[in-house]
Amino acid sequence: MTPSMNQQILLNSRPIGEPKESDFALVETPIPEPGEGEVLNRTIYLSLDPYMRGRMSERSSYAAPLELGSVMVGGTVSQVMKSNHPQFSAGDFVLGYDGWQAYGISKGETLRKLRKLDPNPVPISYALGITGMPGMTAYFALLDIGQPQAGETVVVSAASGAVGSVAGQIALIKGLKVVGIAGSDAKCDYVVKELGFDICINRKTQDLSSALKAACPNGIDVYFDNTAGSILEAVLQHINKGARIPLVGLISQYNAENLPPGPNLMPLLIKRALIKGFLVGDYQHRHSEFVKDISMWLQEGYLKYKEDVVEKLENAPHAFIGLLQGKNFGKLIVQVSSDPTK
Ligand code: NAP
Ligand code: FER
Repeated sequence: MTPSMNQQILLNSRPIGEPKESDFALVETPIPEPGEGEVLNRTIYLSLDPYMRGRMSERSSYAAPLELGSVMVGGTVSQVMKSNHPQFSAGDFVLGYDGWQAYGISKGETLRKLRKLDPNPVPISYALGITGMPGMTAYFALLDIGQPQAGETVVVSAASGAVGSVAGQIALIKGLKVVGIAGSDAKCDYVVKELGFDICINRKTQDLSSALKAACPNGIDVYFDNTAGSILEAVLQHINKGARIPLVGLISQYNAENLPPGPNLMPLLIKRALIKGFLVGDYQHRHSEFVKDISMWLQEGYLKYKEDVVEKLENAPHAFIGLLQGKNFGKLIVQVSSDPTK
């Protein structure tokens, strides 16, 4: 990268099925100047998240598609380089949404300070994961929609990931039996041995329905659904009367060109179960509740958190393609430049 130039990754073409490296384009552009009320940030960490696949396609969803040729969107942890906003000064660490680029311009209003005023002692990168959007998703989808009760059984898919790892650990704090589903033995070992889940099922090597039956002899009261598809189909065969299913993500179909035939939803009816869609953006007004609990649980050692850190912005497309294939192990972030807090 030429010093004094910005590096950006653009949406080059709309993926057909799995994204390819050629769907992204790396370009160098001059570092922009902040205007009135704006701040220039140097990206330290970029978050890579499954929802970005949806923004690359034309299919309409809860958010508008990205235009071809625009910078890929994404959450960022950055250091302020120049500020024309009264609330920010050069040197501040901020959480923003600058996307896949080495430098970004933000409107001050869209930034949140991470250090200086914020006494939170966790690494600044956690703001892209456990103390940020994925953690908040785990917290509200489980507690509000899942209504977990001590002694019940919860199943969590994508259990070692950014959302699932936090959802399962909060369920443990609340006194539930917690069964994870993950895509490798190494992930399952981590989920049980490090995170403390009771059991973890390898979705690639085990028959899901019989493994769930054995793991959940009292049936399933809450299914924290990160995937939909065949995992949901297997879980539905074992749900209890009054089960709750926060439908949080459908990663099994993010790369699908044609949607697979759906699962049999009849158990939802027979079991009077609730299945409810979830969008984390609906909970912004309750952000402080989440921060209070999650910071306390982190500080008291109740929660563990794993990051999968990829070096250099130019490696973001490869890492993102892998995220949709389950190759990440933990919350996937890109280290775009050095972290002065470490
Ligand atoms: P993550 O779990 O850290 O990474 C994605 C994981 O999904 C992969 O590692 C893989 O884990 C699993 N996966 C990938 N392809 C799959 C497939 N075909 N079938 C089943 N599992 C597959 O990602 P995350 O950020 O925590 O996101 C998890 C889910 O939450 C996603 O569906 C995301 O869209 C959703 N989400 C929703 C909201 C909301 O507001 N509704 C907010 C944040 C995230 P294994 O190989 O271990 O199974
Ligand atoms: C996701 C990340 C965020 C996702 C949804 C959101 C369904 C939330 C968006 C909103 O609140 O607007 O992976 O997948």
